Amino acid sequence: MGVLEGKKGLILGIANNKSIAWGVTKSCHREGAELGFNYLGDALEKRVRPLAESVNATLVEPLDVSDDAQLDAFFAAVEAKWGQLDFMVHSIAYADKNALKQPFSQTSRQAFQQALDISAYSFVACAQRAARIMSPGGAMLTMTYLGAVRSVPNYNVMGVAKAALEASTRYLAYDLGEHGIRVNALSAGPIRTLAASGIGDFRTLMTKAARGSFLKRNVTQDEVGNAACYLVSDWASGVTGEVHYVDTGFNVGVGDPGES
Ligand code: NAD
Ligand code: 0WE
Repeated sequence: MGVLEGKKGLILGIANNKSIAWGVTKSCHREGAELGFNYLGDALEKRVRPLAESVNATLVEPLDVSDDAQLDAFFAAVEAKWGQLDFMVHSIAYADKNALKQPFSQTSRQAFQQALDISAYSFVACAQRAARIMSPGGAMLTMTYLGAVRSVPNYNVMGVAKAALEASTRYLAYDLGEHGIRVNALSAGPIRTLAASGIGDFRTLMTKAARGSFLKRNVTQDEVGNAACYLVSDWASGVTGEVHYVDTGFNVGVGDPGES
């Protein structure tokens, strides 16, 4: 019997089969969860629906997390369909393309606000609505990156957004703890996804991450999916407010010792 058998969970942020959210889906489906998904706009609906059907999803609804009306409608649909929720995985980020290129010091107010709104506040917005339909034992998870705590070249305003996301995880864990709901973040090493494809020199970053890691390779989508599955399962019932690194050890080291 799977560790998520009998549980209903939302996985937010599938764009295609390269998405980290799809890695999470594969693990959670294998472990017996009943799953629900969102899609952002008509273009992605065409990609998400077939993927959702392949894991027998019972809920597929539109959701742009920058829109309160869509957030209310989405969680109303979840409540109408499922009644209650056991877990939620948030795997969503966005910053203006230029903000990931220009020097961080040139970040505009608009780009800063948008990056923090979609990449950090949206977790709070989803968590407050999900918590209303969760019982003790419920769990939430978001995806973060090392750029929250280190200055990673070009990650820029996304790093500031991830710092806010990680702090939000701790405050949500504090608030929801008294209701028996756990809230964690998973900090993944670099993975080639749609969100990574727009980034110049991602190949070099991947190579450096592999060389500087203890396992001497990059982390895989499946490894992140398995760790996410653990964090939303009862195996992690004593874990909350945590930022859990799944990065083949990169963050613990000092970089590539062979590099001078
Ligand atoms: P991805 O492009 O597959 O997923 C990003 C998702 O965000 C997409 O599905 C997109 O539709 C969604 N999104 C963007 N704006 C949205 C909005 N307004 N409303 C609803 N959804 C919106 O890329 P990914 O790499 O799988 O990213 C998922 C998460 O993992 C992100 O939080 C990202 O920061 C994080 N992460 C990625 C890496 C990596 O190297 N790929 C590493 C660590 C953390
Ligand atoms: O969180 C991310 C990527 C998030 C992201 C990516 C894009 C590209 C396309 C957010 N917004 C956009 N907007 C776009 O228009 N990662 C952890 C992957 C990533 O992105 C980087 C990285 C890593 C790692 C950007 C620069 C440096 C390293």
